[in-house]
Amino acid sequence: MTSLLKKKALKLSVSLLLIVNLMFVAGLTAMAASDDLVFDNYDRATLGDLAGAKVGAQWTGGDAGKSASIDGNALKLEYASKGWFGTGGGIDASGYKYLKLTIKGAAGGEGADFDLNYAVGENVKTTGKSFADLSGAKISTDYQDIYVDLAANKIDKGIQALHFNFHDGAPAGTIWIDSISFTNSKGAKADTPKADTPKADTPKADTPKADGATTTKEANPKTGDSSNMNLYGTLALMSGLAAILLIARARRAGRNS
Ligand SMILES: [Ca+2]
Repeated sequence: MTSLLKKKALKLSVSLLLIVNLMFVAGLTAMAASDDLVFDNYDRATLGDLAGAKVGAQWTGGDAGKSASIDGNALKLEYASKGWFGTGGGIDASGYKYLKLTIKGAAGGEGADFDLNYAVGENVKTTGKSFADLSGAKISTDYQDIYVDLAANKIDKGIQALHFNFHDGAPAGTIWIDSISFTNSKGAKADTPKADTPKADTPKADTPKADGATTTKEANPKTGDSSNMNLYGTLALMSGLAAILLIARARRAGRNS
C-alpha cells in the first residue's frame, strides 16, 4: 500500500468507528427514553374520544355506579355497591413487567372496594383479589403510582382489557385514575433525563407531578438496570476516546509523511 492509500484507509476506519459509536450512543438514547405502553392517560375532554386520544385503549364500558367520566384529565369512577367498569384495546403488553395506575380516592383505601380483573381477547379472567391485595398498596387521597406485578400475580401477558369489579355491598366512593400504563421500570418517571445520554434538543420544561413518587433503582430487565446503563455509558466513552486517539494518530501520520 502506498502512504496515501494507508492514510485513506485509516481515515475510513476512523470514520466508520465514529459512525458506529454515534449509532451506539443513539441506541442508548432510545433505550433511555421511556418505552412505557400507555394504555390510557385520559388526557381529553370526553371519555369516548379514544381515537383522538391515540392511546392503547379502544373501548370503555360498564355499569359502575353512577358514572364514568373525564375529570381533570383523569378517569373519574363514582360507585355505589356492585358495578363494573371495563376498558380494553388491541395492545401487546407481553414485554412488560408491571401494570401501573396513577390513582387517588376521595376518602383513601378504596382499593378494598373492588377487584381488578382483566381479559385476554374475549376471555375475562378473575384475579380473585381486591386491588389493594393485588398491588399491596393503599389508595390515598393524593395521586400515587401503584404497580401491579404481572408475573407475581399470575396475570396472563396477553392482557388486553381491565375490569374494575366493585364489590356487592361496597360503600359509595369515588376514585380518579390519571393514567394506566404498562412499564418495566417501577418508580422511574417517564421523562426522567439520563445524565449519560446527550440529546441534541433542549430539555423539556415538564413540570414534575405533585404525586410525591420517588425514583428507585430497581433493576429493569428490558433496558438493563442502572449499573448496566453505567457500563454501556463507559463503553461508549471508551470507544469515543479510541476514535479521538485514532484521529490524532492519523493526523500525526499525515504530518510525518
Ligand atoms: Ca391523565
